[in-house]
Amino acid sequence: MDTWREEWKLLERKLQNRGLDVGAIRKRIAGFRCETPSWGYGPSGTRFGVFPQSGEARTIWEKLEDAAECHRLTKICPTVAVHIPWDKASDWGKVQAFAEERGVKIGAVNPNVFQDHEYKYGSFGHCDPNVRAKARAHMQECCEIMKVTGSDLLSLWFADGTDYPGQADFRQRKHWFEEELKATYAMLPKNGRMLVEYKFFEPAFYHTDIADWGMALSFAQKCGERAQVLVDLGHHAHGVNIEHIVSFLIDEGRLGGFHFNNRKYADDDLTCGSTNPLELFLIFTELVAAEGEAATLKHPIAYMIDQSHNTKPKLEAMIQTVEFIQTAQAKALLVNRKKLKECQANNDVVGAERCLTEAYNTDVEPLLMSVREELGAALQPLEIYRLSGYAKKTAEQRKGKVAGAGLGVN
Ligand SMILES: [Mn+2]
Repeated sequence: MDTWREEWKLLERKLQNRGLDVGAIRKRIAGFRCETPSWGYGPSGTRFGVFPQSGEARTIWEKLEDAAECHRLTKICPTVAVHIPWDKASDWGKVQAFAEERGVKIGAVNPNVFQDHEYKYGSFGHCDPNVRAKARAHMQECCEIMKVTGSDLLSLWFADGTDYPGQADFRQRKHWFEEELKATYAMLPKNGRMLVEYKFFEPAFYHTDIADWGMALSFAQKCGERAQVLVDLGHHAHGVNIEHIVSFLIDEGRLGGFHFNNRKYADDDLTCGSTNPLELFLIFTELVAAEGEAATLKHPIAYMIDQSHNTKPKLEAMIQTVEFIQTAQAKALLVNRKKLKECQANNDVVGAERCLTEAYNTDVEPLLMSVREELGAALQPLEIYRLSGYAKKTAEQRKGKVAGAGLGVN
């Protein structure tokens, strides 16, 4: 018998002894899905330079191949976020068909209104109506891509802001933002959701138009039910209690989704769980609690990764991240909710915290392996990937190819 099966048997008994419903926990782990971003498979760098990796995906087609490999091994990453125009294609129907042939689908569509020269002083917050109109037209283009691909998520992040005091009128920019966000909302496909991301600084260093969750929430509330807030783990000041924000937004019915990553200093886009695994676990304890109460969640939460892998090999970094997120979710599911509620009701501060540490300190690997077996995933996705030869094979296939070559479209 494999060692892990024996370990799983022991763990299963241990969890049952803790009074946990193991069947329900397994079901929740098996049902969890996390979207990977096309840009996490492609070239990336710092503002000082981009260092190519051998075999990295350069076209939407190659990115989809890599995303499909991630899903094949993990079975929990069936959708891929795209970034327009980084992933611009002339025929999105063809892109979606290509993805589906490989077992994945197009997920969130991410517009880009920060790269073109016209956006130097902003997009929706720009004082020139022509620039705002250009940004609005781009949103329309992205909503069309949603319709063609069947995507139900428009994921919005704005680099808009100013660098110096007095540079612009905050309230005027807020009004323009409100106007353009409402116009974007009106262009969404039926049942499509609009996720509004916030970030407190960078690239702007004096003020950012949507700087925090409160501003994102306020804009979302003005647009309508299908406008929700997107929480990116790297977009807060140090020490901010993200799990509290998550919980607050869930209760307001406005937590739309996540961009998972990790940071040490600013918006580092490091792999999720690498520098602060406890924070990720504490966020998941709020999420799984809410998801466990049918009446609490008004819509599904979109779990998405937003990272750039500058030093780690792209696909390894992605699979490692997916494993880490899955581990955090599993650990959070092991929190004894009944016991926790009792401790909270009795102001047993140490007892309540122990409910969390007991779960956090449990090695969930045998549980995950058991669920992965059920899902038909690799028992240890990263290990299997490293042994598979996929990286070597793609490095060979993609050698010397330039971006845009291959299947003929971008
Ligand atoms: Mn993000």
